Amino acid sequence: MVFARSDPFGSDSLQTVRVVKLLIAGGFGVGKTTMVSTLSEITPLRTEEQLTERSMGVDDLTGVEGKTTTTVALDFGRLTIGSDLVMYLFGTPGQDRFWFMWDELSSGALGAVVLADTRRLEACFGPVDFFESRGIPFILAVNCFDGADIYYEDEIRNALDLPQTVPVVLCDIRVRDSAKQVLIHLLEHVLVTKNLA
Ligand SMILES: Nc1nc2c(ncn2[C@@H]2O[C@H](COP(=O)(O)OP(=O)(O)OP(=O)(O)O)[C@@H](O)[C@H]2O)c(=O)[nH]1
Ligand SMILES: [Mg+2]
Repeated sequence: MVFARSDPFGSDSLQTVRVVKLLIAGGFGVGKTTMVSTLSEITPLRTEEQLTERSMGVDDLTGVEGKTTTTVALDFGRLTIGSDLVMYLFGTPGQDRFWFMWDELSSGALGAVVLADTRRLEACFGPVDFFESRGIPFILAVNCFDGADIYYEDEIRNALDLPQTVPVVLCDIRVRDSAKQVLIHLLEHVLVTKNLA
């Protein structure tokens, strides 16, 4: 998406602003909402609801036992890079029963981050299949939770049967610079995938 806006410094020339839509996706409780919040320069839109007792035994809370809410529709945040690139960040819901929204959410997306928690790596299979089957470029970002075992990139790639072309990065999405690096890796990957690099 490209918008033109007036030069704020008074010149009559129009400035071109590129707006790109990126998805922060992944399984239940991997840190998607946290990542959008960490990155967003505006107060992020969240659609959180309380986890009910009915969720117990359905959603795997391993490692995030203190989690009390879950995203039921989407997260939205905005990040401006330089004067001419604005990223709209859409976080997906993680629970299986909300996956029907992913198609709509991914419409027009330039690329996606699949967030992973190594304690529940199997939660990545669905998201990886989703983006592979739709031809949407994605990277795998391992959110290194405190106390979780650390694995080498190749171990994670093998466990998920990811092709070499899909970047795997380690991050702590609570830290802004780390979360930003993830987006930079994604943008680089999109450029390479679309032969624009
Ligand atoms: N220790 C630690 N806790 C984290 C990290 N990221 C998120 N959390 C916590 O883990 C829980 C899950 O974070 P969320 O951001 O809600 O995860 P989500 O992927 O949006 O979850 P759903 O929308 O329910 O799928 C929350 O309690 C966070 O405070 C992290 O990197 N390290
Ligand atoms: Mg969430």
